[in-house]
Amino acid sequence: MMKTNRVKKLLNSGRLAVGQWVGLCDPAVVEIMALAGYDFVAIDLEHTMFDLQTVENMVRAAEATEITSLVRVSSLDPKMILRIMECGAQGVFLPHVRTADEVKLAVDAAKYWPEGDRGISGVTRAARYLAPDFMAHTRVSNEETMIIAMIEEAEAVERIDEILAVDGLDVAFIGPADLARSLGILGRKNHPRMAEAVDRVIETHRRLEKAHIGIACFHSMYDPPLETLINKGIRCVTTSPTDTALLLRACREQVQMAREAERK
Ligand code: 3PY
Ligand code: MG
Repeated sequence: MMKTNRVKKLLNSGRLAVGQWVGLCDPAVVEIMALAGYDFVAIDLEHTMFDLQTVENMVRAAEATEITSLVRVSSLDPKMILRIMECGAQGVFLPHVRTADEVKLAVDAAKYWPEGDRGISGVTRAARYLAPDFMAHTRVSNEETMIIAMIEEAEAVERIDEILAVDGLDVAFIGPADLARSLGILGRKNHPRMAEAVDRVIETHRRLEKAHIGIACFHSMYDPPLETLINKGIRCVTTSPTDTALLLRACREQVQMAREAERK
């Protein structure tokens, strides 16, 4: 059976879920993120060269720890979403959502009947290759998996009412980089139009009291103090920069320390 989804548990108790985008294609990275204390990894298929077998092995690594495995798909194709769910991932990030219908299609792809219309196989990895009680598997899977719609298109901000109202959506998650592009303010950090769009998402969330809201925080495009965002209702964040950039930054520091010692 699928393990408890730590992110859902935190969100349901009003706590903050903290995750990290992962672009390094190696299960060890998931183990490292778990040891660092993250609640979830967001394995990124949108901007990387992951093959699906590696994704599956990273999901395995997550299952051996307390961390929750979420995968950002590279397209909203229901067939792609199904394959990610079949490897046992505990949820999907949907990039570049524009409409509520796109979210509904993703819910249908990821959730078993009656919440959705997920294709049936009792012999997938998610079903532990031969679910002894398939109906119990469908119930637990619906309970422990989640759908996160990225709000990173101006159109999605315009339609945030209908998106936040979709049954089965767990989190509307703001992507400041793409949102800056879509708003025409790329490269202009903490622009008022960004703050306005974020506030609109927050206010709609408050009014509807349905899905949770999240954001990529400490971001190079938008970085108000995290406590301000938390006080406004944000409950799900990914920290920036990503694993790749963190590694590069730490390695540069090591090289610099060695070069400074050489100069002394
Ligand atoms: C974005 O900001 O566009 C993202 O996808 C997440 O950082
Ligand atoms: Mg993006």
